[in-house]
Amino acid sequence: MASTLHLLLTVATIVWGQHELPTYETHPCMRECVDGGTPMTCEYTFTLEYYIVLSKACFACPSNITDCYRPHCVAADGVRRPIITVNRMLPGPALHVCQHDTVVVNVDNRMEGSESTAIHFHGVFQKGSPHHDGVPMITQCPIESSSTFQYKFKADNRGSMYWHAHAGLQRADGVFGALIIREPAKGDPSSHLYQHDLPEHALVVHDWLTDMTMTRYTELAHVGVLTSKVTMLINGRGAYQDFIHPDTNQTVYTPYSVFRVRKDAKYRFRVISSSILKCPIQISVDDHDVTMIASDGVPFEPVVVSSFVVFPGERYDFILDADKAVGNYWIRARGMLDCAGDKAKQVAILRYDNANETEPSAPTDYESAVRGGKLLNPLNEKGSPDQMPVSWLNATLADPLNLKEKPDKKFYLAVDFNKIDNYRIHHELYYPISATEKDLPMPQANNISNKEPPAPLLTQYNDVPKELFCTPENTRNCSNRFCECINVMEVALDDTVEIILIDEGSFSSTNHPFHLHGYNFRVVAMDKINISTTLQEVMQLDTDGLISRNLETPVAKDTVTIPNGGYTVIRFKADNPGFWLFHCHVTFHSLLGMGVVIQTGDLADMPPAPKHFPRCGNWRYTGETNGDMMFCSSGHRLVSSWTVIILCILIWMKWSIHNSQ
Ligand SMILES: *[C@@H]1O[C@H](CO)[C@@H](O)[C@H](O)[C@H]1NC(C)=O
Ligand SMILES: *[C@@H]1O[C@H](CO)[C@@H](O)[C@H](O)[C@H]1NC(C)=O
Ligand SMILES: *[C@@H]1O[C@H](CO)[C@@H](O)[C@H](O)[C@H]1NC(C)=O
Ligand SMILES: *[C@@H]1O[C@H](CO)[C@@H](O)[C@H](O)[C@H]1NC(C)=O
Ligand SMILES: *[C@@H]1O[C@H](CO)[C@@H](O)[C@H](O)[C@H]1NC(C)=O
Ligand SMILES: *[C@@H]1O[C@H](CO)[C@@H](O)[C@H](O)[C@H]1NC(C)=O
Ligand SMILES: *[C@@H]1O[C@H](CO)[C@@H](O)[C@H](O)[C@H]1NC(C)=O
Ligand SMILES: [Cu+2]
Repeated sequence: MASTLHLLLTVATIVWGQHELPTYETHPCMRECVDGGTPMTCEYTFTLEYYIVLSKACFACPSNITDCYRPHCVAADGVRRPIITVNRMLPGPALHVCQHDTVVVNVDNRMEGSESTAIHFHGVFQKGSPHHDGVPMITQCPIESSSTFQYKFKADNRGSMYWHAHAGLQRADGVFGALIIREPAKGDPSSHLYQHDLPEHALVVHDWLTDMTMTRYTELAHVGVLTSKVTMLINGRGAYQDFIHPDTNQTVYTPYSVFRVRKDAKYRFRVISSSILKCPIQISVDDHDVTMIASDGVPFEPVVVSSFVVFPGERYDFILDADKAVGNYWIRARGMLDCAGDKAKQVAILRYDNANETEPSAPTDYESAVRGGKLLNPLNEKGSPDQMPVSWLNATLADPLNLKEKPDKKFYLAVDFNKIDNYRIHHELYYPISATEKDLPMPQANNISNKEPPAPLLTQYNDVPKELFCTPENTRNCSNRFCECINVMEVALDDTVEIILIDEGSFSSTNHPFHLHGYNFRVVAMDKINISTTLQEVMQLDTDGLISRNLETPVAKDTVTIPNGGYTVIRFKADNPGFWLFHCHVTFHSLLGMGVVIQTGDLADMPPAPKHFPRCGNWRYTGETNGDMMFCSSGHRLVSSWTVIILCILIWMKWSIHNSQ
């Protein structure tokens, strides 16, 4: 009987469109995950649109708070600004599935204009399905506007994940949401520590701008003065902009997120940071300590702390013991670095059952979100009993360790801002870097800016001109001149790979959290050396045997901080063939090329593209004119622009004559 029901549910895949429901917590895939349960196919529709905070759908919000909860009403922090939404929700739909389910996401790109997109499932290994990793020009062609694309993958690795647009600045403007892959309680070594793991206790926190992110990006790159302000949201809500109530003349705000608990019960919370700026966030709950149990989907030995820091792209799961007096308590999020200037912070309400339901009014202040005591995952600090780096955590070894004593491949990756004249931003003649007051140091890895290929590496490798790849020749002098190329690091299938990440720390108040696609890695060492360091200094320490590695119980993560002026050493077994991006999760930094592509295996090792998989870039189809066309479209600075224009006209004439024959 039960198995028939399971079968029915499995066969009947259910599609929830934007008009049916404002929440996905009632999707049939949101169920208790039991040992030996039948996997389901969980289908969702994502409609991407340009939208706006406090649209018509919000009616009298926030004068009438009830209106703020209407379907399609994005109240955010009360600042009416254009956004991009999935199904007119912010965050977009939360996906709750069980391990081994098949997730199907039908993306419908209805962004006006010709903005293309792709959706990445952050933390999902995509083993055997690298084509569904959602990185434009690495794993697929961008999904053009008015087009659809279906993602389909097995949720094989469990934990708190999230999905987000991996194209342009769309993640920053609203295209993201939770993806929680649950496992049977038996598989979770911490399951005896809590009673409830509820979908409404997934908490997505992030910095949020008072304008479209493109405004800030272009101001940063081409002016050097910023006008937009940074605030913060928790599950798409918060108070920032004040309004005068027309009837009472009282100041009112858009509502906070509310997390409900019952006294004397223990709850699992899942915190996801989708920050886009250099904005590490300190999280704490007033009057409550929290028990940290997992990060990036993987459990570790529980540690009790007063607060923790979540870097962009990271996730932390904690247990909250509701053992205090019945009441309302602030859940606090405090932004640092880029977020500190505007004192960006936000709160949500932890509400015990039977507590006063009255909304607190005014926003809280920034300083009161500074929480002392024991902290996990500090920002740019050396480890100490009160500032515990993740490298001190002990994995519970629920996952195989797979680490060799000596790695097969070892890379040093020095990441930093470099004072290099980026000709994409400065003009050599009209406004060279030397003539501008506000230069823009380039976020780079090994002094190279990673370039987006003109065709996807995974599916159309041979359409990518060889000269665009980094080679020893074209990266010989990158300390002195701007180097931009496709930076591929090759490893063989099943290699044990070690990467020593170094943040040289030329600029003090910065941090680059690195995220690896296709895998998680073990954090085997981490240390802050000084205010700044150099690649050479860290290599010397390593040669002298002064970097000791924990190969017994290192935690597994997919996103990790590198202490500024220090290093983080990671290891993983490269058992997932494909092209995997490894990049800084600060949006502007990755957009400017702070990352590399890790190629695991030869092309022959990689799964073939699914049948009829979309192709792109085939304006190069004319064969003999390939090289010329590429040259024209990328318009190199080496030749004066007139020469380029004349050359291109000649090539175009030749090409059109050739085609008309
Ligand atoms: C607020 O809006 C709701 C519907 O969203 C409505 O039922 C209610 O009457 C409104 N309250 C006031 C005071 O206007
Ligand atoms: C609200 O303020 C306006 C202007 O200050 C005033 O004219 C009006 O009487 C006030 N209304 C109420 C209900 O207090
Ligand atoms: C609830 O809080 C409001 C505002 O703080 C207060 O006026 C009210 O008396 C409280 N109600 C109860 C039952 O405590
Ligand atoms: C990890 O294990 C080691 C060795 O048992 C222990 O000394 C250390 O305190 C543990 N770390 C944490 C954070 O529990
Ligand atoms: C990058 O270039 C800077 C000079 O611009 C140099 O000091 C630094 O050592 C270089 N770093 C690496 C990793 O080559
Ligand atoms: C490196 O670049 C600098 C600055 O552009 C230039 O002066 C120097 O000749 C270059 N060196 C080599 C070996 O190309
Ligand atoms: C740390 O850096 C400072 C400033 O660069 C330097 O004076 C000091 O000697 C360094 N300390 C160590 C331990 O290397
Ligand atoms: Cu960065």
